[in-house]
Amino acid sequence: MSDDLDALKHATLASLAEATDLRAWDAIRVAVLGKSGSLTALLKELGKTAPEERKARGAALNVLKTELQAAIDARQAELEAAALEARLAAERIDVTLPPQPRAQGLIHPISRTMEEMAAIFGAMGFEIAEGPDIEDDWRNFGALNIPAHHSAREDMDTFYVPAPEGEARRRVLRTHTSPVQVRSMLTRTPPFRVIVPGRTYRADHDATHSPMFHQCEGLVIGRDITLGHLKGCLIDFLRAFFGVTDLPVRFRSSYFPFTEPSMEVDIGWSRKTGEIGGGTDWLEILGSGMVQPKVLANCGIDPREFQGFAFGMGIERVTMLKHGIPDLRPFYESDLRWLRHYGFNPLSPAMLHEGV
Ligand code: 2NL
Repeated sequence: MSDDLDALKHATLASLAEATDLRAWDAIRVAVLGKSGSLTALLKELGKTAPEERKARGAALNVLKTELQAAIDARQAELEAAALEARLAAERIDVTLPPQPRAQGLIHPISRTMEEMAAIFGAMGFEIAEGPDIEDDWRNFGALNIPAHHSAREDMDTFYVPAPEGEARRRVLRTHTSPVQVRSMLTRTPPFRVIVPGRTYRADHDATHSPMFHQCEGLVIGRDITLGHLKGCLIDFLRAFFGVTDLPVRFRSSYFPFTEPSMEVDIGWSRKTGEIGGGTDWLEILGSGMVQPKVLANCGIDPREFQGFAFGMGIERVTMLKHGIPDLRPFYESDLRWLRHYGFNPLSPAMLHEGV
C-alpha cells in the first residue's frame, strides 16, 4: 500500500479510537467516506492517474475503503452499545427503595373527635348546625330557662362583650353551644335532629379548665320523642365513639334548668388503668334530658304537640379519655411535638374508615 493510503488508514483508525460518542464518530465517517471525504476524493482522482498505475491504485483504494468502512461500522456498534449502557445506568430505578415520605400535616385531636361525632350522629340522621360565638343574653341564657341568679350567668363565669353601636344590651361569648339549638328551634320545622359542635367560653381558667373549650350538643325534636329514644341514641353513640360494643352505660338522675327530667350519663371504666369499658368504676361522660316545655315554648315550639331530648358533652374531656391524653393545656399550645404525638394522619385507613 502506498504511503498516502497507509497514512490515511492509520489517521482514521486513530481518530475512531479517540471518538467517545456518536457525534464525533459521525464527523469522522463524513470526513473520510462522505461526498467531500478524503477517501472519496482519492477515488475521484483515480481517473487522472497514469493508466499503468491505475489498476493497482484502484485495487488498493478499494481494499482501504472496505477496511475503513468495517472499522467505522465496528466503532459505531461499540459507541451505540456504550450509549445504551449509559442511558440504562442513568435511568435505573431501585424498586427496593422506600416510598415517598407520607404527606405532612396531621388532624388535631379536637377536630378528629368532632369529625367522628359528625360521622356517628350523621349516620343516625342528625344534621350539623352552627352559629356565632358572640350571642345575646336571651339566646345564651333566657330562652334556656337559666335564671338571672344562676351560677353560670354570674360575671365570674361569663365573658361579656360591649353592646354593638346603637343597641342597649351587652352580648356574651356563648358559655355553651345551646344558643345554636335555640336558633335551630326558631328557624326549623319539626321534626328535626341536629348536633352542634363548636367553641364555647367561660371565665374560669386553671389546670383543668380553659377559657375557650369545645362542646358538642345534640337536639332531637319530634311528636313522639321519649326518654327511650334518648337512652337508645346515647348508648349507641357512646359504644360507637369508644369502640366498645358492650360498653356499660348508666343514666343517673340530675338537674339542668333546660331539661326535665335530666340525666347524667356514666360509662364503665377502670379508674386504675383508664381502660374504657373495663373495670367496675363509673365515669361521667355527658349530660342529657327531655327538653323543658318552657324552653320549647320560648323557642316557638308548642310543647303540647312536640317534645324532644337534648344532650351535651365536652370535646376535650372525651378526647382525653379516649386517647389517654393526661393534660388539657397542650390542646391549645400548638406544640409540634405534642401535635405529632397526638395528631392523626388524615390519610390513615382509620380516618378514612370513620367516613370523615
Ligand atoms: C353537659 C350537659 C346538656 C343540654 C345540654 C340543651 C339545649 C337546649 C335545650 C335543652 Cl336548646 N337542652 N342542652 C341538655 C342537657 C345537658 O349538657 O354536661 N354539657 C357539657
